[in-house]
Amino acid sequence: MSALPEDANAAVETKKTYCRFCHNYCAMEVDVLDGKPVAVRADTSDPVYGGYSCIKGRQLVDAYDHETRITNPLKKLPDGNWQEISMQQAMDEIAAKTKHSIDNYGPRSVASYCGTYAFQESAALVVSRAFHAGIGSDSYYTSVTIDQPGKAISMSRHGVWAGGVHSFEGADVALIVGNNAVISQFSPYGGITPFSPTKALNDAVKSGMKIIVIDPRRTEVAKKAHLHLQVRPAEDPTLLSGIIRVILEEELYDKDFCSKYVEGLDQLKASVADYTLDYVEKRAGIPAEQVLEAARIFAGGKRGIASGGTGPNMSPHGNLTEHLMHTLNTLCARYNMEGDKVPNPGVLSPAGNRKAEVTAPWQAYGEGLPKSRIHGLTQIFGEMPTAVLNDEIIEPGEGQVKVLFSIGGNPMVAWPDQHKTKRAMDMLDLLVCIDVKMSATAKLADYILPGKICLERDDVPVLADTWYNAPYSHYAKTIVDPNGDLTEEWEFYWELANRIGSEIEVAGGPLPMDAKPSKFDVLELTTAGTKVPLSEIYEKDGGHIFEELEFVVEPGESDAKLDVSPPGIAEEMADIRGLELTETGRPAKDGDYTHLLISRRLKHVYNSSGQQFDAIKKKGTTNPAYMNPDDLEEMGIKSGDLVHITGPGGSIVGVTQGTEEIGRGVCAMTHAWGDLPSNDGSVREIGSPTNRLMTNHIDYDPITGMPRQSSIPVVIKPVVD
Ligand SMILES: Nc1nc2c(c(=O)[nH]1)N[C@H]1C(S)=C(S)[C@@H](COP(=O)(O)OP(=O)(O)OC[C@H]3O[C@@H](n4cnc5c(=O)[nH]c(N)nc54)[C@H](O)[C@@H]3O)O[C@H]1N2
Ligand SMILES: Nc1nc2c(c(=O)[nH]1)N[C@H]1C(S)=C(S)[C@@H](COP(=O)(O)OP(=O)(O)OC[C@H]3O[C@@H](n4cnc5c(=O)[nH]c(N)nc54)[C@H](O)[C@@H]3O)O[C@H]1N2
Ligand code: SF4
Ligand SMILES: [Mo]
Repeated sequence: MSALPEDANAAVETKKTYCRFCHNYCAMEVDVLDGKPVAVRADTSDPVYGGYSCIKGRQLVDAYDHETRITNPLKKLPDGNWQEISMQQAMDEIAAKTKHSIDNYGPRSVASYCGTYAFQESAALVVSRAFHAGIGSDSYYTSVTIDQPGKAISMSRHGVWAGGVHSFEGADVALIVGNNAVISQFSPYGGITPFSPTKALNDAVKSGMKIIVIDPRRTEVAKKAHLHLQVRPAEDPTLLSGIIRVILEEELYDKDFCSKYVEGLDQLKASVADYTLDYVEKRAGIPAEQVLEAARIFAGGKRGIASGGTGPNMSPHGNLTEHLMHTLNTLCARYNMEGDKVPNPGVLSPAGNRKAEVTAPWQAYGEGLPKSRIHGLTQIFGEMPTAVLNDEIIEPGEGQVKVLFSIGGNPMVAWPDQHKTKRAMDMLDLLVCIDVKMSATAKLADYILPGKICLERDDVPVLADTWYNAPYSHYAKTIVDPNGDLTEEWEFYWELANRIGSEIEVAGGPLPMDAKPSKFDVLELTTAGTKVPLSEIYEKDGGHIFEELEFVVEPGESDAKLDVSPPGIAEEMADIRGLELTETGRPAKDGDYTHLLISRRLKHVYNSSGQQFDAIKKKGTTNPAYMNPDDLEEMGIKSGDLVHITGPGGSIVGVTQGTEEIGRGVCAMTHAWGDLPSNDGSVREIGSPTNRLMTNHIDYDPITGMPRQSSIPVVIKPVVD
């Protein structure tokens, strides 16, 4: 507060909100003076977050008027320069071009890609999806299909237990596969409670919980685990099959539950039979006694589940890995049973089935659904696969994408295959980016529309609604004035629909089109069916636990079963087991490589966001290539030296950092750094984009089209000047 004028304190108002720099939504207090934020800190009174914040969230004041912030719409002129125009003019021009594309090439020529920040604006996803339905375009994409699509895919194949899985609190075991919640503050259902993850982890260890981590890296979570299985990258299917084999063979599974609610057990037994201890040791690099210990500890517990993160989902066979985790939970019946209390039924989610019964598998992709023109893929859980959106732009013919709205995303550093993505962006008739800075993708746009940052808009935590361990919610009101001629993501679609004469129909009915609705009104329509009326959440000052919502699992009545061996799984497991291995136990088909490059996250940035702030720059200005010190020594280089990293899709330069956390032959690097291929050469200042290493037409997943975004076979050589 020292930077304020002397009499300013009297005029400063402290307002409650929650941070939306990342998906963790920490409750915050912001000091506001003359409509501008002047200080931000964690809200210590919040009942869930209890005063947690991180370095990223503490940059929100800087974010408001940072020199890199775009505050007026920018239009690219024919000579490549940018012209500032008004939002009204930008929307008029964009709408005319969109209408032209629909009229001339059909609705499918218009695509949306909703990236990370579309998930933080709580009406964006619902409204953008409804806009696409309104114009009849299936070209709807989000970052989920290049993130952990295996989660939804495996649920649809396996079925789900309507009563829900055990939560982390109160569990006595946890099996965590390639998920590092202490850094990412992301954990799927049943994983480490992410809201204050270090505390949750410490409390769990203190309570005697046995945590097993499967990760090629000795992560922050692994360091506190009871057992760390330092798996060879991409070998989770092998290791999990080996663990399941032990559980079945030693009859450690819940036979009562399985006989009542599970099908496919005999086939599963046959599928895992060849994943013997010797085989797993040779291929996944995990000694037999550790496999046995993991199986016995996991099955020996009473509560606690297996869950995973991006690492295994981005490595080959991610859908299978997710399936095997579900299978472990099912075999050990890690589900809430009749009479169990559900800690959080969801506040904003409509009342769903909470019975002690199985919701049968359903179709989420494949035959009968809208088809992609690439690799025979189809829509997956209502979205087209982002991994091949660059091909959909490049490939001529009916359905070719010509207009792209990139909503809070950064395809140039996030989509697999950077070179192809660049070609695709250059071919578009119209590229519109909603962003706050000149990102690698925004540089290629025809229009950049400045988005509002979280303090400038109303939101509710739709995304995290069912992640809390209590029925918690928070209506964040707009607390500062907009710093420019800005748009919200939902508003962009409303303005567009309004101009081209289409409808936006959401759960609560159509959005009014005669006059622009308020954000509150939009949220009431998009979240229609909430368990607590939105107005009640709005009236609370800050976050609140709605105690009255707690309830218990009801008796079940359905005779549906969870399928541990749905179509395709046995074949996939046999294919993997059938691969020829080299002497060192790695699949021979991967050819010669020196390292497998795995993905990891960094605490101080959020994908490609945050790199511009001074406080964050002090933590590092590059995405280091973490390698084992012995690998560096063998190359005759030391930490801080540069290496060429070459993968199937291209080459980047990395700044090495030696660490004992990973074994030899592995390199860990964070994605979404660096810039366009034309701006290489300043790796120490801006990092390097790992998405250039992969190409999306080899070694891709048959359902999602995702190539290897982790465990990428690369050749690493020192840069010799
Ligand atoms: N190799 C490899 N590839 C990966 C991954 C990996 O681990 N390895 N991870 C994948 C995953 S999990 C994901 S989610 C994707 C991420 O994919 P994207 O979402 O496409 O990438 P981000 O870098 O998160 O892009 C966020 C953009 O939003 C902008 N932004 C920041 N703040 C705001 C705001 O307040 N409003 C708006 N409108 N924009 C804002 C940023 O400047 C940035 O340009 O990448 C995927 N790609
Ligand atoms: N601070 C910060 N937080 C973030 C983000 C960020 O950029 N910064 N990104 C956000 C996003 S978009 C997402 S989706 C979530 C992701 O959240 P997480 O999934 O927790 O992401 P990571 O921290 O990268 O953890 C992935 C782990 O997988 C391991 N791994 C890599 N390959 C393999 C493999 O083949 N097998 C196994 N078993 N493990 C493997 C890596 O070593 C790493 O420890 O985080 C979100 N949170
Ligand atoms: S973890 Fe950090 S960036 Fe994420 S919501 Fe909390 S304060 Fe914001
Ligand atoms: Mo993600």
